[in-house]
Amino acid sequence: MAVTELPTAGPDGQSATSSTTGAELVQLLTPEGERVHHCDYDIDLTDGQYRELYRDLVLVRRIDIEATALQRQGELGIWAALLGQEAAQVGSGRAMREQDFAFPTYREHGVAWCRGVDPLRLLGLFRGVSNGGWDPQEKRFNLYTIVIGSQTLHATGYAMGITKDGAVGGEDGEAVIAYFGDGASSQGDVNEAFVWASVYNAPVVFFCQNNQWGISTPTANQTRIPLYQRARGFGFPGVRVDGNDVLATYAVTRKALDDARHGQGPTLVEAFTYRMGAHTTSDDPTRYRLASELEAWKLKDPLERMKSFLYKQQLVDSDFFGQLEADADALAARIRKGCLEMPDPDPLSMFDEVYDETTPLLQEQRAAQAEYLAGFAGEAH
Ligand SMILES: Cc1ncc(C[n+]2csc(CCOP(=O)(O)OP(=O)(O)O)c2C)c(N)n1
Ligand SMILES: [Mg+2]
Repeated sequence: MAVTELPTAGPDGQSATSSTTGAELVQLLTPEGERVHHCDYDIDLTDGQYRELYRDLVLVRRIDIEATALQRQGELGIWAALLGQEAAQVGSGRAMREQDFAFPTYREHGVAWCRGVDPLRLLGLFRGVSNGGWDPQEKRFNLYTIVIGSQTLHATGYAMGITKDGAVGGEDGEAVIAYFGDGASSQGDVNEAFVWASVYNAPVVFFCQNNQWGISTPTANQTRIPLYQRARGFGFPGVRVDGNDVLATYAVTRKALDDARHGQGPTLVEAFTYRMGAHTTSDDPTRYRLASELEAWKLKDPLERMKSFLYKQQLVDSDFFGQLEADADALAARIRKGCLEMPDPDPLSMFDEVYDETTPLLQEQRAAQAEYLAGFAGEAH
C-alpha cells in the first residue's frame, strides 16, 4: 500500500481508523491542571511529592535546554532533545523502585535524572569524550542505545535472567523497564522481545513514548491501530496513558512495574506525547511537519499543567518557584562549566575497552590509527 493511503493522525493523534476513544487514554490531570480520577489508576501523593515531581520536570527541561545550547555553540557533537516528553520520563522514572533496572534509548535524560545519573555523564557521551558514560549497575540504568529497539531484547533477556535468579515475586521483587519509541515499534527486535517476554512471563514493562514521529516518519506510517493495542496480540496487557501528565504516567508505570515484580509478566505502556523539538540537533522538523501541530501541543505542555495543579491546590507559594528557578540556574551553570572542562581523551583509548582482552585485529587497527595520527605530528590543530 502506498504511504499516502495510510490513515492520518487526527488532532488528538488517534488514527482515523482507530476504534479507540479518548476514554481509553488514562489521565489524572487535564491540560488545564484539573485533577481527574480514574477507577483503575489513582494515586494519593503527599504535597511534598507533588512538588518534587514538578521540580524534576523543571530541572530536566533545564538540562535539556542547556545541552541544546551547548550543542549549538559547538560544545557537543549532537543532542537528542526531550522537550515535551518530560512528564513521560519523570513519571515513569519516579515510578521505578530502587531495585528496578531501566534500559533506555538515547533520549531518556529525564529517566537518567530520576535514577541519579549525573547529567554531565550524558553530556560526555554527546561530546564524544566518553565511550559509554556510566556504570549501568551503579544506578541500575543501562547505557544509551542508538540501535533502534535493540534494548527491548536486552531488557527482556535481563528480565528472564532475574526470574531465573529468583529475584521476582513479592514486594521486594525486581522489575525491568525498556524504553523505546513509536518508530521502534516497527522493528523486528521489538516484536521479538514482545514474544519472548510474553511466553516467558518476563518481568518487563515496555514503555513506548509515542512522540508521534520517528525522525520525519509519522506514527500513521508505523501502525493502523493505537500502539498499545498491539500488546493483546502478543498475549499481555497494553495501556495508553497521557504522556504529558506526570501523575498518570507515574500511576500507570507504577502498577505495571508492580505487576511485573509480583510475577504477573509484561505490560506495554504507550505514553501518548509529542516531541516538541527536533529529532536531534541535526534535524529540521519545519521541513516535514506543520507549525499548527506544534502549537496545538504547546497547549498541553507537561510543565504548565503541573504548575496549574500546584497553584489550584495551593501547594506552593512564590518562594517555591523562586527557589526552583535559582536551583535550575545553578544546575545549568554547573553542567555548562563541567562540560567545557571535560578533558579530551587520548584518541587511541577507544581501542582499550572494546573487549575485556585485546585481540590481534584490534591491535592491528590500533597500530594503524597510531601511525595515522603520527602523520599530524607538529601540525597546529
Ligand atoms: C536499527 C536502526 N535503524 C535506523 C536507525 C536510525 N534512526 C535513528 S533514530 C530513528 C527514529 C526513531 O524513532 P522513534 O523510535 O520513534 O524514537 P524517537 O527518536 O522519536 O524518540 C532512526 C530511524 C537506527 N539508529 N537504528
Ligand atoms: Mg518517535
